[in-house]
Amino acid sequence: MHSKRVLKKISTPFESFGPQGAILMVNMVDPQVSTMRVFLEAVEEVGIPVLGVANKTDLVDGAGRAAVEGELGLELIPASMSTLEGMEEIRTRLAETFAPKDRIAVLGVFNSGKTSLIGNLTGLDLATGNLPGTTLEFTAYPYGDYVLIDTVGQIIDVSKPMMVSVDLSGCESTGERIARVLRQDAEGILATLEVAVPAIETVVGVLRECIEAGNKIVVTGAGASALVAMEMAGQGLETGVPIMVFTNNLGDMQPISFAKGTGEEEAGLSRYMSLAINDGDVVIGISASGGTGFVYHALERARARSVITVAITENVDTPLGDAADYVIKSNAKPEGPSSSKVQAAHLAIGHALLLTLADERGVSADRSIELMLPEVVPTKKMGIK
Ligand SMILES: Nc1nc2c(ncn2[C@@H]2O[C@H](COP(=O)(O)OP(=O)(O)OP(=O)(O)O)[C@@H](O)[C@H]2O)c(=O)[nH]1
Ligand SMILES: [Mg+2]
Repeated sequence: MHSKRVLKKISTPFESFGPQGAILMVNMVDPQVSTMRVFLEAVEEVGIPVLGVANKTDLVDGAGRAAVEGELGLELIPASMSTLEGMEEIRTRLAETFAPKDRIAVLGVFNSGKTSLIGNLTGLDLATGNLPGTTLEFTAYPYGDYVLIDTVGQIIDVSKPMMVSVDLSGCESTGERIARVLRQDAEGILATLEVAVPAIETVVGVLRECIEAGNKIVVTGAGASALVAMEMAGQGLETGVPIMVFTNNLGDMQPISFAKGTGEEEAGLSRYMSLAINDGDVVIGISASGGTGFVYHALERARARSVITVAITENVDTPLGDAADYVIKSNAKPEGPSSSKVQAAHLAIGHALLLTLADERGVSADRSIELMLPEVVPTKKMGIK
């Protein structure tokens, strides 16, 4: 499990595959413009021609394309790898843009449809899927006179290893590095502020109704998102919100792990969580990638009942986004293979949700101090078990 997770996060500079051209796949369901810009900068640095594709047009109306084109400074061919719209134009423009024998890297974030495009062009039956990271290694496929290179959906910077979330190149002192990390975390939160307020506002209303009806909130996440979930539950309890948290952290302290171990792919964890969830509750799933197994599975199980589901994620076109009635999208990318800006943004979203809720429910200073103070019950004094 862990080795797979690490593998998913390793990206190879695409320069090492000697590309002479690039196709940039933009997922119009979630264009992630700031990340696409990093791909474009990397391509420009190598100085190779690039062809832009606006994919998944079957799922969105076309109005957003011009805005994305403007932001990227790149024309995008409207296309759908499902309905095959735009395939003819892609074939034609590909032949016009690239020279025969060129090696063309197909770039884009995960789930943008890179492998689907290569499958459509070559007629090969390739593995695709909406779990982030279906393609885990660079693979070359012949297509007529060209070679298409399928890539992993991570930022690939041609000049830097970028093995941490924040690019620290160019920093000359420890102080500069520290300042850059702090600034980038703050920028991730500010960029989230620009897009997420309406969704957070809606969810505050949903949570308030849920609590006023006598129901509760259940929050879940894995790894770093588990810490965000814990913090949300902590803030909730300090402000009188009925809230529970389930994570795979400290998994060996949860009964399910005694028998089966814990991992992101552990459906036993989502089943166990379901026992604590009643109709009318709200389940909040947190996952930066949107692809954490037990987290999206818990929401899928909840949604099959009368339970309201909320996702906090950077990536909405994912199993977690699909399983949620309400999605709060952070906007903290671009990041390197590791993530920290997204987690900082998710923490801020959690605070925004719970503190707004507390204020609007009129939690007084006295009441919150009461909730924070330890409550002691008398316990036995004799030393006999
Ligand atoms: N509706 C719709 N679904 C699409 C389209 N293109 C791809 N998909 C689906 O989106 C998911 C992701 O497609 P992939 O081709 O695996 O995407 P990828 O960019 O290779 O993803 P990774 O390998 O994870 O980086 C799959 O479930 C595809 O079937 C499209 O145009 N419309
Ligand atoms: Mg792929």
